Amino acid sequence: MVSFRFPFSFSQPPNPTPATPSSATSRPFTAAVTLAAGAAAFAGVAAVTHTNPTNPFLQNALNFFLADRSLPLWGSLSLNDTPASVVDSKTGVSFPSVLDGTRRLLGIGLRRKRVLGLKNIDVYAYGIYADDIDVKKLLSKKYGKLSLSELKQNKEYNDVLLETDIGVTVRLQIVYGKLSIGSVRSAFEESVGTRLQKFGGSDNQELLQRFTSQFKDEIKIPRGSIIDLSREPGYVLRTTIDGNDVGSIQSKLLCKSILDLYIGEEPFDKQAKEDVKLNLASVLQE
Ligand code: DAO
Ligand code: DAO
Repeated sequence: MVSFRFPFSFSQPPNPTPATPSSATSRPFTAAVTLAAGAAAFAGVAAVTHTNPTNPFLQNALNFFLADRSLPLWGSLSLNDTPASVVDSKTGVSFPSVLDGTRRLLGIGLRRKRVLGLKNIDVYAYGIYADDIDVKKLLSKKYGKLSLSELKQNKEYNDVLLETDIGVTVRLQIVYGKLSIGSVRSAFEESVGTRLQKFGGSDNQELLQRFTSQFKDEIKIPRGSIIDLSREPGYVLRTTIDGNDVGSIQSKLLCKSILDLYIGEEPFDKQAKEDVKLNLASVLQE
């Protein structure tokens, strides 16, 4: 198995018997890497293109360590200097490094689902983005001075993206080819329903229904579909499918319940959450 030797990293050495097979431990790591400049323990990704062709040195440097599957700690790069996109080597899905101008990619994960108690299917790959400006404005003062090991032990920091009114987008890219709206709805009632109950108590049927009623029967979500779940300022959850708005709901509880799937206590992909924390710390130390 692979060991990390980053100068600093939240990532633990892979557990040989991961609780969920979805974690990035199954991704093809190849080597232990020590990068003085700092590189994120960003699982199974490689950059494909770069937005700054006028700077061949930077581009080469990026290609050098991105090709091996790492993403730079963003702290060393401005939004303009980040690679244009990042490919998840597990699914082959590509994620833009920046969405909507200021939302920066902080981690990539995989949602798997066990069907009939038998096999796991890969349902979608997802990218987690947070608004750079909000992050700096709302978190730098409090966390910018802390070292990575201090942040690692900081309980509040663990949930900071969940709890703070920062623009966050989770982009889902469907990889499973046979998703029906019915199965989406029932998976959703299970995963999000559990969270609504956890955070809000029992009486949340109405909220859940308000959300699922956005998913009309005629919507098709074939392989390759892109669903963006965005928390906008004021705790508005906005959903788009392939760029088309399907609805917005103002609810702190709903926002938290959705984001909890990805960056909460029991995320679909633990490594993705660790990467988010690490990359966020890097942004905060700019
Ligand atoms: O076809 O029997 C089957 C399995 C379907 C699994 C569906 C999982 C849905 C997960 C939610 C997807 C949200 C876009
Ligand atoms: O993976 O269990 C899960 C929950 C995923 C939440 C995704 C909800 C958005 C689904 C939009 C489908 C549109 C028909």
